[in-house]
Amino acid sequence: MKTEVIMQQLAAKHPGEAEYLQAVQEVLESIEEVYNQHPEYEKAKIVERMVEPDRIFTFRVTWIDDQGQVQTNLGYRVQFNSAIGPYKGGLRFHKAVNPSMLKFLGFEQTFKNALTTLPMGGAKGGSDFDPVGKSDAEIMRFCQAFMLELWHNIGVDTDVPAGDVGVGGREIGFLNGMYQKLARQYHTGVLTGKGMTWGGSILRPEATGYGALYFTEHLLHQAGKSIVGKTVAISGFGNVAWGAAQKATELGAKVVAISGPDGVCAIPEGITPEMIDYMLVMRASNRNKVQDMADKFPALAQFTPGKKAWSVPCDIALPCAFQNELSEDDAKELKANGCWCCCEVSNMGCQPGAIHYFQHNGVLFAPGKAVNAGGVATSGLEMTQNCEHLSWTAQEVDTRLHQIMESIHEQCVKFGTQADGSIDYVKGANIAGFMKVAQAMLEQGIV
Ligand code: 2IT
Repeated sequence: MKTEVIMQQLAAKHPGEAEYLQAVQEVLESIEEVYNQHPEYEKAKIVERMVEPDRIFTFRVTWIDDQGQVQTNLGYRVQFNSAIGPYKGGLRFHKAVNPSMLKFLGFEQTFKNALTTLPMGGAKGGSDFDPVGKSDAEIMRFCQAFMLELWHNIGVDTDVPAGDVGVGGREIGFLNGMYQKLARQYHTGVLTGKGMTWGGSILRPEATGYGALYFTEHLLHQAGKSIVGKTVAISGFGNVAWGAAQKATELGAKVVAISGPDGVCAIPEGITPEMIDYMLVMRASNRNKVQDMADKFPALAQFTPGKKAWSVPCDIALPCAFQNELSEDDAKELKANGCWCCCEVSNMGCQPGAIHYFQHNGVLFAPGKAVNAGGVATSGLEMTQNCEHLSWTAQEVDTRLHQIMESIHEQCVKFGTQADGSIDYVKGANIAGFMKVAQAMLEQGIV
């Protein structure tokens, strides 16, 4: 297998699908050497099969807005790979959603889910529906119309969607309500990220952020460092940023920045519990403006329009928002301001140039598919509880989340330790995830 050759073929087949090609390139580069030591993989054309989704559903979603106008969006579900279990992955509602974005996310999800140690295949879905400025009633009507198409293709043992950008507990509620109505199936396990009274797992809302900080602690420990007293810059203010801010603060770090599409809030004294709670209000408002934090807490947060979180000096950078949100220039600015660690929490949050810069300039770096896997892992734990018809305690879920993040860190160390003793977490995560899926595909024949 030669990465260059496969990428050329893929780019010719899927022109213009930039994010998808970027995600595949990153994985193939890391696994090429290991792959080529396995002629049986080459013979079964594992890579050629693994880079294409099993299938994609595309559908029209039509709904009526509060003005009585008919609105039409596109909906998708990309079922990427089921070699190790039923399809599993979130739904993203964002105006920029397109097949390339969902293919990149589904591809990443496949390896991430493999890393969790749980039996889940990879999928992703969503719509170009833009939640910004929408009322609750509009969100509900959209979710219902979306499920009207999707319900045929999902199920507790086939494909289990969850949230992602633009889809949280509220949206999962509307989607689940409509699913039950249409399918006449009342098993609680067809979606994850549910509310606590209808099958949700305690700690699932916090899990992506909490898991990211547990991973960060392991990474720092491995490097002989500690998180206590360190300054942390976080991008975004959604569900993931909220959990990360909470856990970072609890572990003794100081969160000095959060950001949004409109700019950044610097928080020199560190984020407070009241501010963390207010992040939930900001998300529920659908305004998508981080300036609201500075308006609410003028003595604590200073808003600068048009700037990213990476302009605020910090020890540790945690991208928690969107793909490619941290460029090579941002990486240089971070380093110049004293940053020495970046744990990517968003999926593919860092551009390739930024990762390359971090890795060659002494900045510890770990990729999203390892760092953020606590979210989907806790979805897996939610599925288990649903199948048992039981709810575990917070302590039980948190203990398992801890164990899973520790195991992911161990896998990265096992497959990513270099000749000079340093750890390449990108390589480690990609090789560990790939080997598991590849072996599962090989043993199940040419299908
Ligand atoms: O990117 C992700 O891992 C998610 N959005 C969570 C997926 C899930 O099924 O919980």
